[in-house]
Amino acid sequence: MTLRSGFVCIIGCPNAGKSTLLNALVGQKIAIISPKPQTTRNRILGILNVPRKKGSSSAQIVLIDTPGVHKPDSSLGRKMMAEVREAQEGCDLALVLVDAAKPRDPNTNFLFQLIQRSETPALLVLNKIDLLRQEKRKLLPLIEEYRKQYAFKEIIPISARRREGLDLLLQKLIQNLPAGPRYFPEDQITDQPVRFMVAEIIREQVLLQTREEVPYATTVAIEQFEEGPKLARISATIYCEREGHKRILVGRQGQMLKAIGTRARQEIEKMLGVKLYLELFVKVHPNWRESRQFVEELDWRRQLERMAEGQAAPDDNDLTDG
Ligand SMILES: Nc1nc2c(ncn2[C@@H]2O[C@H](COP(=O)(O)OP(=O)(O)O)[C@@H](O)[C@H]2O)c(=O)[nH]1
Ligand SMILES: [Mg+2]
Repeated sequence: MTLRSGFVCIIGCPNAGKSTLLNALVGQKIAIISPKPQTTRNRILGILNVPRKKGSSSAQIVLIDTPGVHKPDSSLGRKMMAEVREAQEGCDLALVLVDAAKPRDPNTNFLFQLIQRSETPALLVLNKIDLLRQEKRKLLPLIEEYRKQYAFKEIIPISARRREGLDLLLQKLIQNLPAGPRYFPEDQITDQPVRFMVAEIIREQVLLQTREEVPYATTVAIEQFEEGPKLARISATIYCEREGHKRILVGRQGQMLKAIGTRARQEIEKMLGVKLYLELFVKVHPNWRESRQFVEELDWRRQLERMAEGQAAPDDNDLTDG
């Protein structure tokens, strides 16, 4: 039987569980997750190879996780929304994810505008049904409401966290993909450079361990990355926007930075499979979220492009502080 394949973007409001679903479908952690909205800032590819089962074809599904749809109010926010639109472009299918336990997200209208504007067929996925417990009957009116707003190809209730409903979702996904080529080698699960995944793991710990404004005002840049057969040496800078943020990130007698470093190191060691020597710095970059240039420099796809350009024209190499 033929291979079915295609690009599938996962879009939805902040915190709907998009990254949790990506990880659950791929079966490995490739996107960071936190209870805070706007955890994901870039589009993230997760590649899923499904072997042939009785009565269905084998498939390669290229999932694209995206930042939550919201009205942006900073350069960072605008960049995040540009990532959503770029993910939507050229997709064969959209998975529209909503939180079934919290359907009244104020960004829902904006989300539906995005879907209606695009020509991509869409499946609706109602996530977090584990939270409904005895109130599963609430699902039906919800489904009716969404059906009125858009002609979804399928509507599928799931729990990404508990991995419920994923088999059906996968089956529907494959049914709605065209016959096509294998876009990526079978052993590749993401397109993210390891360096970027490391920065994300550190940022995840900041998100999990700090509060209020700090998680949103933080970004991570890798300064040094050396991977040997037994030991990796990585140093990274956590950028924040104010002295007050820095004080919180460092913590009393360095306790916070130590806690972030310890947890991040454990996670990174698991990913790399070697011992890690991790060094973290905290720097203030006032209002970096408002700086279009700084936000662009953080984008690893842009960094790679610029490196390629730099190779072509050696004197145009200004990537040193990226
Ligand atoms: N109860 C429950 N929580 C979930 C489920 N899926 C995701 N979450 C939680 O929702 C929060 C946001 O998840 P995340 O994947 O980062 O959402 P994203 O912003 O859409 O990528 C995290 O705390 C997840 O653990 C689910 O199926 N059930
Ligand atoms: Mg996410």
